[in-house]
Amino acid sequence: MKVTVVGAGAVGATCADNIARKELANELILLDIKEGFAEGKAIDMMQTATLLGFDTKITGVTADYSKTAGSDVVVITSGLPRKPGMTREELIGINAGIVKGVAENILKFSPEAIFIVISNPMDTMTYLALKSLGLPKHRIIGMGGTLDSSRFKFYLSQALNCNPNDLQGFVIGGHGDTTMIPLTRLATYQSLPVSNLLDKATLDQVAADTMVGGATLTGLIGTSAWYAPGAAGAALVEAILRDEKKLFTCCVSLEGEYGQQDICLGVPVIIGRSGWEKIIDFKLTEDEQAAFNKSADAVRNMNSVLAEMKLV
Ligand code: PYR
Repeated sequence: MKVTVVGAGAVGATCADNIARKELANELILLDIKEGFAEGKAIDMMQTATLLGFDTKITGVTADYSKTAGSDVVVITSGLPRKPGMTREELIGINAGIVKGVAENILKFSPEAIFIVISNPMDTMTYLALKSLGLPKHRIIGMGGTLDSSRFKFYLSQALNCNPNDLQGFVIGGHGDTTMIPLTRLATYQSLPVSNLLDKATLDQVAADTMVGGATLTGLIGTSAWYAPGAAGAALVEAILRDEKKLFTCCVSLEGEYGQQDICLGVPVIIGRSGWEKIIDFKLTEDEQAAFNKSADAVRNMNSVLAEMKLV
């Protein structure tokens, strides 16, 4: 198995580190445009191999896409991260051109690859990859909901004072501070609805904290978070390469599902060896569907910038 991670910044490097530690691939390419940057990080990670006991061979390359040839899965993290006070949406002008160029270069050498998009604004970058690569929709997966659902379970575990691994919880919709929808109604502690254990005000606070989870970290750290985004990317690589058929929320192309089309948005999907394999219908309430539609409107508005930039 061969995996490429494009972008050796904090998110890309953390994703690569997780992939290596879990031995998801024999060969892992870390690519960056900054001279020597990916090489340095790859060597640093390889120098942990005997300490951590993994066999994955990590190679860092500077903008040489031929080295990525034959990748099974490619994770795109390229582009600028957020600064404090900045929304993910403000990155579109800079990151759209970068992501399109990266995706097209990768496709030349890995025509069978499954693409995982992490770059922000993630919903629009996933749509851009879908439109510019012309690949079957199942091979284009945006990571956002996987990360947001993990943050949701973290905040729920804080409120319940419980082990986050005993929780189920999903965030659908866009990967934006105002567009994501933590589905508190469907969240469970083992099989018990969390609404049996937490009052409405607490659940509303958990949802609100989840929605600004990324912004909170950007404010604390001074740049975008990377441990959870990198781990979320690696969890999807794992589900694909191990054909896990696990349920995640991911940003995928909708063709009428959840009442939307011509958009990539976060919905529950099964992830396996062929990418996202099927969308699961959570049967939203009227209010949840209205929130989903509102989220779609905001993302569609953002996607329109791609046409203005003549990228789609
Ligand atoms: C986040 O931390 O939410 C990102 O989008 C990287």
